[in-house]
Amino acid sequence: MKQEKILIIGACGQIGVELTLALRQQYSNSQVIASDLREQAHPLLEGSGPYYTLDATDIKAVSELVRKEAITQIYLLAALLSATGEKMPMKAWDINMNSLLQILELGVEVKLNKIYWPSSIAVFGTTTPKNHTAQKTIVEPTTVYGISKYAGELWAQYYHRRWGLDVRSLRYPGLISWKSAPGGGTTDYAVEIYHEALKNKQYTSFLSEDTYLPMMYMDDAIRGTIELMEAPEEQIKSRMAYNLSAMSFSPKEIAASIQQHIPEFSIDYAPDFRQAIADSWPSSIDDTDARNDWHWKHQFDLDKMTQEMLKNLRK
Ligand code: VAH
Repeated sequence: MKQEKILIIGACGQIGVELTLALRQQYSNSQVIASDLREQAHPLLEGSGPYYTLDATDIKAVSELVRKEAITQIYLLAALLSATGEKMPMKAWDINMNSLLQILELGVEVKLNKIYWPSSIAVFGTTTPKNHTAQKTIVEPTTVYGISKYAGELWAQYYHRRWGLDVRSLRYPGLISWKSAPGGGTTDYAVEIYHEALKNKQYTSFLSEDTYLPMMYMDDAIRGTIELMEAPEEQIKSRMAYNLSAMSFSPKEIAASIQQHIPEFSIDYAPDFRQAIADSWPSSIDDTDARNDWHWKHQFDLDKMTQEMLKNLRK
């Protein structure tokens, strides 16, 4: 069996950094090639493995690299997230969509073994039932980011059905991590709050106190991604992205969790344009299909995550 060679596009992003490091544990450093737009020293551990500067939308450069390195799998993580996407809709559509379409085509052309492409609970909109949102339900995204993610899911399903391309995807909730900074997300308050709690013992939340959103600690998301990608093909019953869930909480609740460690921590609320985005998303997600099909199980709840975040950010 030909040795797997994995190309991660968008390796310097919030998910990319951790997925690169995790896959280099799973395989070997030389089998996992990281790439991103950034030139200089990237947040990846120096010398942890091969790195290229690469623009996800430059299919000529992507195709040359895939052929040169005999790539067998691509993880396409490059994207503009929900809040940034609303500031530059056409750029978000171009980056999120055209990169995927070109790489799906390339995947058929060079017969890639697998492609991973992240979706999001942002595919759901105001018409979707908000609680325990099902895998199959009303899906009418209201942000450019959500529109691009749902369109991408449909294209991935099409390339699997038409050409057998093994594309797999997850609808991530808000992801919380300490190794790498998030960028441009509506759920990013849940990362900022830990930094501010340690630095200033105070945080002003851009979402109102009772804004419940589906969330997940990055270690769970990374493990879930690799478990999905390593699952035998016959277990993958959905070629739309799988709902994936761990917990839901509000700014008020995460503040209370932090106050168990930093009693003097205080929070106040100044909702901005991101409130409307958050209000369009589900409060909780039903991920029964992921649990039944490929045995997904989350491990971190809010208090366990808070413990991990504060412990690691204090280092
Ligand atoms: C965002 N972190 O806020 C992303 C995520 C569900 C939210 O897709 O845009």
